Amino acid sequence: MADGRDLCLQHRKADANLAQIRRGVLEYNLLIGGIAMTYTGGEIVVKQLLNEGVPYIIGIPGHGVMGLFDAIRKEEEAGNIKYLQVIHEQSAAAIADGYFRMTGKPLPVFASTGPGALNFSIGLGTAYVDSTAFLALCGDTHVHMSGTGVLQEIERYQDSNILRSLEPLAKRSWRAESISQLPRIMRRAYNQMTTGRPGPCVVALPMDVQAEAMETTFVPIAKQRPEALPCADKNFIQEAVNLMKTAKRPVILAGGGALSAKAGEEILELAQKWGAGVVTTLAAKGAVSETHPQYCFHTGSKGTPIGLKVCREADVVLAIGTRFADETTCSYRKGVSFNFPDTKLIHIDIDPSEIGKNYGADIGIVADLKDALVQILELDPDFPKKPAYLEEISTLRQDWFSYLKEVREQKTEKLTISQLVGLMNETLPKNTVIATSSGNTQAQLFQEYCYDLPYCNLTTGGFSTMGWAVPAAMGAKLAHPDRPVVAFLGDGDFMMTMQELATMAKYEIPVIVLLANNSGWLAISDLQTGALGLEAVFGNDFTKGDALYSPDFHLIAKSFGIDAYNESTPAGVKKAIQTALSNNNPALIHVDVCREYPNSGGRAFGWWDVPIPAYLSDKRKNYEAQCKEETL
Ligand SMILES: Cc1ncc(C[n+]2csc(CCOP(=O)(O)OP(=O)(O)O)c2C)c(N)n1
Ligand SMILES: [Mg+2]
Repeated sequence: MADGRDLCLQHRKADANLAQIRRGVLEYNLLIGGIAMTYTGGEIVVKQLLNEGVPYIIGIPGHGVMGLFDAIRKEEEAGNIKYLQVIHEQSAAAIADGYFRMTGKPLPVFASTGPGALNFSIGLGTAYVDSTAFLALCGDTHVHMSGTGVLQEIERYQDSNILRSLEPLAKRSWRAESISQLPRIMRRAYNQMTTGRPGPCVVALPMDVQAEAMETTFVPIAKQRPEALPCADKNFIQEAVNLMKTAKRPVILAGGGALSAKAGEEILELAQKWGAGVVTTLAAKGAVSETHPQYCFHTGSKGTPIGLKVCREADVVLAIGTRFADETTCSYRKGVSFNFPDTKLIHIDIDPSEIGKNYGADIGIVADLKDALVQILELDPDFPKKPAYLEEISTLRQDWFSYLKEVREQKTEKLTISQLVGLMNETLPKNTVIATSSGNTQAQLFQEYCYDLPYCNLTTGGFSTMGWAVPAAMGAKLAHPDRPVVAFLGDGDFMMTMQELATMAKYEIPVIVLLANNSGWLAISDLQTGALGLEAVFGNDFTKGDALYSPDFHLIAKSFGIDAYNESTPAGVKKAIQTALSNNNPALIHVDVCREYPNSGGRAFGWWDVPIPAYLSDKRKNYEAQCKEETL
């Protein structure tokens, strides 16, 4: 079995192959002179994956994918691809998702028919909402047996149609009714995933189609993929610049699209020229260096006072690659996050459906984000200088750091998540990738961590999927074996996919799991307290009888065969992080954290539309008044 180092080599080899295939240098065995050869459906799928240069295929076999799995076996034995076993299909999807976020390359994952395929649903939903990609290959009932009710077929409402249940969760999906469709389906799937707005794709593979054979040739990917990106219309760019010139308090709002376009450098260059504050959404944290003096952190319900203020008081917002989701906009309540339409909005996105969806745009531009930014920069506009505004941003940044210092110096019985975030910020090397999924750890890392380098943050900004951080961190580590990778998460989150410690151990993937254990789903009980009142707190503590319940996480890590640390002091946590980094083994650092509200979580400086039950009449009245200010 390959260890972490082998995996790294495998990855480099596949990358080199891909580069050579693109340059047409490598006569890859499956491309030789375009000669037709006979392949089974399973082989066609795997050969096409090799054509795409994928280093790994991840999944769990079953009777529904015997043909595909055997083709994987042959290519693994030939040293062309590495198969990774996981313990749950959901984790295969999250590993691929983490890998895509770091590399922009969609990995294939596979599952058997029925339950195996349905286990992809959370991973697909996460990737689709967050605009990331992987290819889900699912076994399916034989074409000629559809409707008979073979093992794991759902046929009572409709003959085998696993796709239908996954369709709303994928950018595009196919069922190959015949082997002759397969080469084209595979090409189209990779085109869909790697062009425009990314999204995951699903291919359902009937069992007989995987096993049949036909003659085929493979097309080099350079010939099958549109390489040019959609350019922004020059007239619209000029109009945008004209409006930008009028701004006294400009803001660049970067969304998840800006992160995946890796547009950080262009954003900061433009911010400097324009004299703008830069704000990122939850999905975009890490799109730019957060130590830049014009960086204003975040707006939205879990935003920071500085991000909220500059967005609220902006006269022109240049929004790039954002959906204006409720978390970012404080549920569209006017004057909390934003002041549209009083504030002018220039909205650039690669997907036209996002423009004008939640806020009307004064100027809407459909384009590749980097191209649009480069075009603005190339015009080299002479923007008026804004020294007072930049001074104000500098003061607000200092205020924010002072607030964090105060919060972290608070004396509490147990360490708080804020303190853990502070300790991570002090201890982790600058190029560390940190993955979060949901709960207080996601919210507080978002709000309180300050990344020096861009492209270090991995989070399910749109779907906020518990159980995602551990496998996604593994995907990030496969993508960047040379960078430290930490999964920072709560106990509830961890227990959703903790079985993947087995995968970490087997393949020696040295991710550090930093577990903030508060014996419950405290993000939700904190929400109950904040929105409904202390007396409404219910059902989120993990208890057995009258006592709090928690498994022995230290023992769990040990039993899976990974390094384990149990820490309760700042010095202990720091030392454990340093030791885990230098040992470079898979490791779990368990920390019991403070459960007392409000120190259990972070502060919501913004607003979120959490409907209040009508019987809480006073709170409801206040809520309804606030709802009236929403501009939807
Ligand atoms: C799969 C999934 N189920 C439910 C939720 C709703 N949810 C959001 S945060 C949360 C609690 C998280 O608990 P934990 O991971 O222990 O973190 P904590 O907030 O306690 O620090 C829940 C249940 C979710 N985001 N994802
Ligand atoms: Mg918890």
